[in-house]
Amino acid sequence: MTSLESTAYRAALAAIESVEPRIADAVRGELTDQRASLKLIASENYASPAVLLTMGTWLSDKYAEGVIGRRFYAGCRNIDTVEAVAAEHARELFGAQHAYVQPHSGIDANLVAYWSVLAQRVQEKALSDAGVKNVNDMSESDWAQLRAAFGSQRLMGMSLDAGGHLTHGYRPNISGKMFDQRSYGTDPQTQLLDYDAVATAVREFRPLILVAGYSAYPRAINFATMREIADEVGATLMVDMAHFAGLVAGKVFTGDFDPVPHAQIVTTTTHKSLRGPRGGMVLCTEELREHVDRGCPMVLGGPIGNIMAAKAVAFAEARRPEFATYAQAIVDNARALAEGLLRRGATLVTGGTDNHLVLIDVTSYGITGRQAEDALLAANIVTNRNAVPADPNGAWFTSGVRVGTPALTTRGLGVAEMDEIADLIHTVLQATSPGTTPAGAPSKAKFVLADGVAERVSARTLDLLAPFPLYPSVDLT
Ligand code: DSN
Repeated sequence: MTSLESTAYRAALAAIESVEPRIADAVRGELTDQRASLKLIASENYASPAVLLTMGTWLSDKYAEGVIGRRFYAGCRNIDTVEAVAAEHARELFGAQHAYVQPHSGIDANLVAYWSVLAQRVQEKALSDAGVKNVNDMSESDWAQLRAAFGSQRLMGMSLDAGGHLTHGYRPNISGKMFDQRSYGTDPQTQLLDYDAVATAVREFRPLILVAGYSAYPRAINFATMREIADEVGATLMVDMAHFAGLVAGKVFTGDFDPVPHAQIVTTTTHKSLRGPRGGMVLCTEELREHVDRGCPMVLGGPIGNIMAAKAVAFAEARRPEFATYAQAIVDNARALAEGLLRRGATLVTGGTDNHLVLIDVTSYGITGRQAEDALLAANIVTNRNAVPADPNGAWFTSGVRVGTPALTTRGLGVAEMDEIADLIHTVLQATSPGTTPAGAPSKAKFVLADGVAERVSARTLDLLAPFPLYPSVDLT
């Protein structure tokens, strides 16, 4: 019998086909590619058909700048419902005082957070020493003075090569330009966060915002300790949990390792380990709420109703008990993958993992991250290159490959399959060597993969994936 999902997607594709067949082909092609490849990109996942279908609705057609009940457009009652339900699920899921579900991405969420902290501090300062009783009484010149003072505010986040994100103050990113920034790294020997060293750096620099969180650090962070460090200098602790939000939602990271009770403001994406639609979100304390809620139109374009609806569906899924089982399986799988790689002689940044990702230092294979990424792709293994601490090859070529388990765990693969995956990765990396430039010099990009390896490993990946069909309820034939 044809499933409801198959009927829905066949109808959708027929509608697309009648207008632009190349797009219908790309949609079909993406499903074929995703079904056939071993997806180990740590920031990707497979959203449920319910989440995907919610995105394809007419909620997309509505403008709704502003917040619930206070919009700049008429006729927003259904978008109000959508936003309220998504925010309610988010608050319940994470135990947050306030949830702002409008950001379109993690970068947007971080910009809203930075703006909100600055705005709150400006307001606080205005109330205490700008000689006004209410922020609304501030004159243009009061604001100008405060803006000038805050233009030199300081931000401190984890350095990119230690696993931090571009938006945590990386110089070329807007966050590195809008703040006077400095970063903290990891211990040169252990590659782990050294909280005493972070505290010393924070005491010296005295940032306004201390950012914790990462996109390539394979360990849990003690947010209670980070809050103590921030409090000592009066900094606001902001946590970017984009990568590990699913592990927080699934109660793998609890107590000191759950950012929500410790940070004043927490940002996330919704599509990584949380398994929702592509998007962002900000969670915060009541104190920051009024500023965060001004995210649109201060920082963001109009909220995207169909995406907020899909967030609500994904959060409802994440509140089910089976999501906790899923979150634990992500971590169990990452650990098994790390152990499998270590047993085969690979070098891992920090020597292992506590979360959903493993960062392989490919220097010991004599290749760059770029060569490793391309060689793995040739063998049907999709990963991404990533800098390692003090990377000699910089942020473009890199010396690392980041692999993560959220997507394959959704697909149903478990610990036994992770050992086979470790073997596939090691087999490819061992068989890869640097190529040469057209002038005959050693290349950091070109690679040579020993004959037959790509074919043999590709065949093994297909065998491995066969018992775990992706979107089994969707048949487009
Ligand atoms: N693109 C995300 C990642 O891969 O980690 C972060 O921006």
